[in-house]
Amino acid sequence: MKVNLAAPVSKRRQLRVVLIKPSKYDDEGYVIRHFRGVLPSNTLACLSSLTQDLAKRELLGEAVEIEIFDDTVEKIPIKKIIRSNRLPSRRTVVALAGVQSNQFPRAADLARKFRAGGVQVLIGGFHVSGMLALSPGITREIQELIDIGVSVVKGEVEETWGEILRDACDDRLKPVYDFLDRKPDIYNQPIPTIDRKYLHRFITSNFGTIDTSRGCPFNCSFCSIINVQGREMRVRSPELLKQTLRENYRTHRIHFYFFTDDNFARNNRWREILEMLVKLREDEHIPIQFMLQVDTQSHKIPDFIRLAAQAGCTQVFIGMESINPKNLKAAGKMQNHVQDYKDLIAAWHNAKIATHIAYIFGFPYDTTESIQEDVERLQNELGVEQASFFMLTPIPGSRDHARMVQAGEHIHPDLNNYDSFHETIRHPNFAPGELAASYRNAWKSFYSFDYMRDVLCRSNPENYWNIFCNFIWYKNSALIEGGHPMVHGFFRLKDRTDRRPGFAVESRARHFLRRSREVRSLIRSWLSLALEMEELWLQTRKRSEAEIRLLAEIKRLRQEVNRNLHSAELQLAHARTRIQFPDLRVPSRLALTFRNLNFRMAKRMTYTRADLAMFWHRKGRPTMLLFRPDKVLLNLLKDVQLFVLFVRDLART
Ligand code: B12
Ligand code: SF4
Repeated sequence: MKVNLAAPVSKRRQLRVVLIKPSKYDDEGYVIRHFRGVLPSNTLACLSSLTQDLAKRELLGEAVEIEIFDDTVEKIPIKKIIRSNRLPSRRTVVALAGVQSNQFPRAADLARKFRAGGVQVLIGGFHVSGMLALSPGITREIQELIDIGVSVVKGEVEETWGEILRDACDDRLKPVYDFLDRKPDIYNQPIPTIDRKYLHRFITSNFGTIDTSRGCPFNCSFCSIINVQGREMRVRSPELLKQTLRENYRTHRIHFYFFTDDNFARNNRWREILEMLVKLREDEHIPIQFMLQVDTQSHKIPDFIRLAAQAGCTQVFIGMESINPKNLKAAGKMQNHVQDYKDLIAAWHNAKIATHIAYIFGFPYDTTESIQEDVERLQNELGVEQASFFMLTPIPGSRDHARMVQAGEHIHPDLNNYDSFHETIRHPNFAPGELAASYRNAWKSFYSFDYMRDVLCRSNPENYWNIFCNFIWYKNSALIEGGHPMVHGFFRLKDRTDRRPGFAVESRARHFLRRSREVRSLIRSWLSLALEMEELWLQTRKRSEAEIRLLAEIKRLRQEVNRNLHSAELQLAHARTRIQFPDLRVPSRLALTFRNLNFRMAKRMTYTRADLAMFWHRKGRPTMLLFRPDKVLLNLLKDVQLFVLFVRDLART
């Protein structure tokens, strides 16, 4: 069926399209929302560009208003949206966008509230599309929404969004729109672009997301992408991409991208896109940098890595999933060959691109011991800079899910837990809770201080701060917040009144007590993370030429001291060093330690704050502090000075 976009819409009404990306609930029923997020939603960007394009071409009547809300970083003004629908001259339609399975319960609760207020509601994304793709009929949780008048959209809507919105304008939305077999050609479709105001809700506002292609030719059993977006690749026009990237840079200074394609290496226009990026960098001086998702055979594509590096790729996210060939076979991941992994990682490293691997625990041959061994092998044999760990989850729309449902195997009944950091299956090698415990240990051991230090010491200096900031983000999400970096941002917010049905809304006083406790513990954890990261910086930061020479000089002098040099001679050497390195901006603490000829201290202060940590540990008892107020003050000053230097360096990134 071809849609006639030129058909007139109801002239009487203004259309207000409210695009909402739902979040999910935590284990206590609070919405997971952060003061600042990390990754803006590409689905919101995509649907917002499509709507703007229709509005620009006046295919939705004269006045179309578009609003976007992201539940993960802001409160949804439900009442205000409902009120806006009350004007007879206006039609409001709420589109719950990109709803994943773990977000479905939250999306359904939002839908119920909007429907109770008389607003038309649409829901789309991977849960409904995946679930309906492989289930024999409409499943219960989706039928419940249809029963209250929510319209379900299955599949991609690049060619059909106008048709749906016109139905909304005319109050004749259908219960189900099924576009799964009509995969749109995205070549000339508007490129996702995001609202500047929305970007300010994220840690960095010069960050963009674009899917330059859709689909994947492979056939992994745990994956739902192939059953929704298909195994044939569809790509966006390199020329349109170029115009958008240029425009984004000129108007909003956006120059860092996450190309969200599941597998950019199989985008059959990769060469044109990368060459276009090289031109933007070299001819137009737009300093684009980006990260990509690729497969484990990507290093075998001639020219691919070289061009990616030239085009500004700083990090690749690789679907490694397991280093046990038996697990890979069980998951149908036949394209992954463990014997190639070393070459794969080395090839990206040689191009100075950091590697970040996706790794799944819970495959049939995993055990508590094997998980620990895998982490060690990732560190010692492969030396990947970063790893994202997931627990195997039967995602609706995947073959695994369909098979388990058909076989009547146990899968967790609460979709809210399908976020890859909750156990959703029973595994014969793990008692309940054991898989989750091994998963948490894997995060802890991979992001250990020693490993992070090794990574930063050997990283490409241009990537140093990217990796460093990612470490902060990952440690905060996985180890402090107890969630997943791909779900968590910075500083958790909890709306007292917006709690999952089934959880009681607490009194103000009780909630205040809970939050005070939580914030106190958060501040403590952040302080300890900040000190850990400061130490990491001290031990790994890239030093200037002058500083390196000075340190060599210190080392040489220390050897001289050991040979009993006279202090006058040492002072002379010190003076010589200062004359030799006039541009040296290393902290005055070095000069101070020099003056005191305390070389041991000098070395430590440059590389570590271990002395300070030891001092505070020893002087932790209040009575001791009273005896040495001068030392306490001096060390406090030193600590503050170091911390300021650290934060200043970090803020420059
Ligand atoms: C990039 C990506 C991420 C990025 C998100 C970046 C961003 N914020 O955009 C990161 C790495 C953070 C991420 C994290 C996670 N992800 Co993810 N992610 C993807 C990926 C690869 C691409 C998303 C994308 O840009 N798609 C392009 C957009 C335009 O497509 P779309 O969302 O489907 O929207 C189209 C249609 O569905 C439709 N549509 C969508 N919504 C609506 C609504 C209405 C009303 C209408 C009419 C139409 C409509 O219109 C759009 C245009 O055609 C997808 C797979 C994929 N190919 O989509 C997985 C995917 C969405 N992720 C998935 C999962 C499981 C997760 C995590 C839970 C995993 C984890 N623990 O890390 C987290 C959850 C984080 C979160 N809060 O969202 C699953 C979801 C499966 C499911 N059924 O739940 C997917 C499908 C991958 C898979 N394994 O199968 N993800
Ligand atoms: S390679 Fe990735 S995107 Fe492709 S089928 Fe496997 S898991 Fe899905």
